[in-house]
Amino acid sequence: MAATVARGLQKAEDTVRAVSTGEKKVADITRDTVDVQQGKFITTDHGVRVHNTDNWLRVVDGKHSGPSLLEDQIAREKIHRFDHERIPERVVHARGTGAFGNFRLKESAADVTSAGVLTDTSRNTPVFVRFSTVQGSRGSADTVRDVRGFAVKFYTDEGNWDIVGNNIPVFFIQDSIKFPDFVHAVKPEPQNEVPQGQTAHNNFWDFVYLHSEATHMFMWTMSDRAIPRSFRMMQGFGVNTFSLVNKEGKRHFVKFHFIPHLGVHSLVWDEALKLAGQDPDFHRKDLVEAIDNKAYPKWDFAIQTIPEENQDDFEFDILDATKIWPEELVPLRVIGELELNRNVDEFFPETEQAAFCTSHVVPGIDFSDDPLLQGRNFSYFDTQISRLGINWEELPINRPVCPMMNHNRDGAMRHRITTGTVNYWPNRFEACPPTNFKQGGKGGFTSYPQNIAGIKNRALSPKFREHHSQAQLFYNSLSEHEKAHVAKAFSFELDHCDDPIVYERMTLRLAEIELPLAQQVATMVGAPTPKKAGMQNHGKKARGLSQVDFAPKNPTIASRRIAIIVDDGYDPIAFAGINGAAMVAGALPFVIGSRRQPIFADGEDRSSSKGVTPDHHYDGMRSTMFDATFIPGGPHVQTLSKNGLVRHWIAESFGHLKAIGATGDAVGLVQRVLAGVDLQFSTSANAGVMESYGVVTAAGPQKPEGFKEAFQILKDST
Ligand code: HDD
Repeated sequence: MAATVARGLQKAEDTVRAVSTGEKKVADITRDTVDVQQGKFITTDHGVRVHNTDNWLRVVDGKHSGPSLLEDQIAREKIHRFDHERIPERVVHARGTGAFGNFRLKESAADVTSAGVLTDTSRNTPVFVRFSTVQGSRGSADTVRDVRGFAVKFYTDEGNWDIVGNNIPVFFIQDSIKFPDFVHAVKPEPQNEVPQGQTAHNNFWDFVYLHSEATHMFMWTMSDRAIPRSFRMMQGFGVNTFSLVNKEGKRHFVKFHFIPHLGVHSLVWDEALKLAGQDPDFHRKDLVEAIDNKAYPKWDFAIQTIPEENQDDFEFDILDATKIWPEELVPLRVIGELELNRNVDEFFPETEQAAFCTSHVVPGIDFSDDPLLQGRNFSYFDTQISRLGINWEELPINRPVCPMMNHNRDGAMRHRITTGTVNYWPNRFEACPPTNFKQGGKGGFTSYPQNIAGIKNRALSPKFREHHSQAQLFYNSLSEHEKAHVAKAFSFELDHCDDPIVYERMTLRLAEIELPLAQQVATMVGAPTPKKAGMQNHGKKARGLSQVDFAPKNPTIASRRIAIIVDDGYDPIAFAGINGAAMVAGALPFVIGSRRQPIFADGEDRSSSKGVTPDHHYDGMRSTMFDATFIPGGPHVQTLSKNGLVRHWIAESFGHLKAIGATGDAVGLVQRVLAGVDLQFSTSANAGVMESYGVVTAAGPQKPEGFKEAFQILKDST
């Protein structure tokens, strides 16, 4: 039974904890938080108690309901409010979810920045993080193949700092002026608004072929990175190059990284496809479930820095967002830790209205001339105006926790009431001055005094023209199974393109990365097989590109979902053993029965016992929703053996490389279902582990530890 904590209690506990650890943002939003259960009566928005909200005021004659009266201001208010509930969804990244947490700095980066959030190790900076997909609309499925957004708002003592990043370290385009074209091409096609939540269509592949700068990025999106198992198991990257400026005024270029403690894990494609229909909220629910169960996701926060004078020391331009800075050239320095530990109370005001801006930096952090970043710095503020209105920064989720005061005024939906008789600077009272006033002020944001000279032109520097080297580097660095997944992903995507020019050209582009990959894909999608490489692969590899490089420091099954399949007559000892072991390890065991009414163990007396009430029944769930499955032995196996859903469950779990555990009679069931697969089972009484398959069976009911071990092996190997 899943250890889901009652949300109300969890919240109260979290709030106390949050305030005591100095999470100012929780205290801040609490000012605007009300509890519907404390409401004595419904009132109108103007505060008048409502007598009846079920019937519109109308003329009745005892026999017929006559016309409804326009006079009914209560009904009109209700309908008005409903009619205007929706706001424009985000033009990209519409589908997402968020949570609160903390950022703790572990090592001061004072050598490179003066930013308090990156130098003061005594601070506990509140954060709000929103994860998202890019292409689909607000109601689209979570598990589609797509880039994931990873946007972090740090509520620092010097103002809000937003890292509006992704789970992939590079981007499709180099210059922000291309963004509308790119988004039009990736979004559903204009003539029929198809497809939803997919890049598997002509226009996307047409666009990326015609922009060879997208080559590196689409290699990432065709890899397992684009189908994460969980938001908690993906990296985050600031992507763009920013600057850090220290107290002495020295500038370093910087890239920001978040590295998940749980490791980087993905679904397999078949799982992702099925989950999109079976549980479109899979990632949303996963995050809420983990936080509710106190399995707080954590990421190391790292920086890569390059002193300004070394800007030109690399083969690539360090301001090009289609390039990584390989770790071998620029090491990662872990300086902090991000933890998410509080779910939102209400989705709309806290997550839908959350608004991020790359232009939101704090003193000590500055921009670079990265041509993608420069355009982003305009675009985000602009889009918030159309989504939320000019006063969007007054909304509880967006406002800073440090003092905020200026002479900006008015505009739609202004909430703040500022007293005083002046709203301009300078003023005779010297009220609310900028920090340069009388040269005395400290702590204001000053731009890095960069020396610039040049000729106005619509162009990029020559190094921006090289587009293949890192695409090859990425592909070369993948493990064999990851490479196989890339080939399958291309084969799927290009199979959905019906214009031959699109898939034929794309196989030629792939021949510029790796000829065998191009040949494999051409065969599958029906393009002529390329005979020779369009470009020689340089054969180089780098660390940190394959997911395999991110094995968790402390492997854990905490928060992993385990299905325990039972029917009447299951072995209670094996059942209790695995259930207990899973709970102790922090995993989430779910009992999946033939029905949700009580199920009885072998020998259990139905008249005196309550049995076990399953969390779900077989038909309500699918194996895709769980990380592992356990089937205890016992006479129930006879019934399970005849059940197509159960047999499919076992075969499907196996096909998705998931751990399957079985004891006693259930061992035979698993063997029979998997009989078509050439496997050597170990069925020793002490639970033999099939390392390469994650199938663990024990002839007797004892030793659930082997199952646990196999379970750990499982996800590390996917
Ligand atoms: Fe963007 C949203 C990430 C390039 C314009 N973007 C948005 C979000 C993320 C990113 C995570 C969702 C934020 C949230 O959760 O509310 N975008 C990126 C990354 C990029 C990138 C990592 C490349 C480095 N974006 C990019 C460019 C432009 C935009 C080049 C425009 C010139 N992005 C937007 C936007 C969005 C947005 C239209 C839609 C909703 C929003 O901003 O708040 O302004």
